[in-house]
Amino acid sequence: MSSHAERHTAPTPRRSWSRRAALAVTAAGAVLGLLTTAPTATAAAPHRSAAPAVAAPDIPLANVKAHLSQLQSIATANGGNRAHGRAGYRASIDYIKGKLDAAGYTTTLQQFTAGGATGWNLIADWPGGDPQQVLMAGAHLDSVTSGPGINDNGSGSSAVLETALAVAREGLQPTKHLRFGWWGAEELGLLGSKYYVNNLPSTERAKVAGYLNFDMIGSPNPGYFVYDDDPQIESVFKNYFASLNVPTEIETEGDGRSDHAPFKNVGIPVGGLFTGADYTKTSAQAQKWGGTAGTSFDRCYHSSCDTTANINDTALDRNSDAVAHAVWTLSAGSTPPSGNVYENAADLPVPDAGAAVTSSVTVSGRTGNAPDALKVSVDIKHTWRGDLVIDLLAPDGSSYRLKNSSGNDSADNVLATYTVNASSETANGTWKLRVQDVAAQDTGYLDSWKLTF
Ligand code: DTR
Ligand code: CA
Ligand code: ZN
Ligand code: ZN
Repeated sequence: MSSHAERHTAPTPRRSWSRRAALAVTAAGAVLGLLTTAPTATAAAPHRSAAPAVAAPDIPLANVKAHLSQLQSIATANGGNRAHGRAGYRASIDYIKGKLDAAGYTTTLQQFTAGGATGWNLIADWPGGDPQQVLMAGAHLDSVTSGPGINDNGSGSSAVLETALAVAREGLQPTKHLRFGWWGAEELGLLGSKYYVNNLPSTERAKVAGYLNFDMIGSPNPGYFVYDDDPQIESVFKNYFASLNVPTEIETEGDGRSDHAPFKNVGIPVGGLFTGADYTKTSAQAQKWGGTAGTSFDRCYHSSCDTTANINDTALDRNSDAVAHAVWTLSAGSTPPSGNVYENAADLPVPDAGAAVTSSVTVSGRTGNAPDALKVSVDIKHTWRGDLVIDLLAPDGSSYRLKNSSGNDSADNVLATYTVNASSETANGTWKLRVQDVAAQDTGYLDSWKLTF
């Protein structure tokens, strides 16, 4: 495949982010990649108490549906589809890109050839955030040739677009760097997302803290499925739907079936949402979600009837809001390193009697090893704290037990500072707090934690 990247640099945003990006051209295949380097000069960020994780705004359903109408019009004007290699696909790209450029994003068109036709991935970077921690969210933008692809996958593309526009409207300044992607040629075998991952230098891949995928999230006879991949990402989605009193199920058919697969295959944590395709909704599922048992979640899957009429508004609204919730929550992450305090204030639910969850802070710019009296401050809101086991994980994976479970410690919450002799550990790297609830019933979440060197 030959390729080249076209890049749009937004006018200088009202905030002054000093970031230098170098275009690197490699000889082989004239592949251009956008290498984002660390900020060229930043004043030492004054230490501030961790920015509280702010709540995501509601994503207006009307805005998402307006994007679907535009994609429908594009398909109608271009032979009834938005498929790879057809005019409707490039017109879809141009529509999304125009909205993002106007909103202040730095956009890049990554061109590739597949199946004898030219395709494009659209990448949009929100200026700012820690370039060493990149949170990505994406959706494939292409349809099949047999229809306009409004649920598959105008729904995911439009929800991700509207979330990106909400980030701009709110002027969000997340701790992590935010990057959004719209993939080409998914219907030919995940070819666009595979091309993106395969051409992302390993140094850049290492910075991707997570990838969130949204492929079919407005099915007319919807189910509410959550990908069962990274536990932290999964719990963010499951807890969001729990807050709406909407039950969810684990997405079991998804492995390898959409654009999260190339990211997962290189070890990047992934997650996502799905409302169902050609599988049949069972009676039990109709009981919990409504809709029609015995028929498929989307009877127009890969068909000409996958139009704007093929959308369940409630499902699209709930999932669009879930996209925004996950982007806001997972990008809050650790506050920029400052002085000798490294903090992560993102709320992290701890599954009741479930798997351990981890929260990370990235330590950089230090020299030598960690101290023999490293302070680990923990704030966990949890009834009956005796359920909890807490460990500190050093960058090389070594674990230090901070707290054991206890059958008779019925007090609530853990607000404590532990002292660890970490002098055998290098200071720089990703440190993790691991929390596990080992007993049923009482539940809670990690509110924040920090390391003080
Ligand atoms: N392959 C996707 C639709 C699809 C089918 N099963 C899943 C599971 C999870 C995400 C997506 C899908 C497509 O046709 O685009
Ligand atoms: Ca909403
Ligand atoms: Zn499809
Ligand atoms: Zn799809």
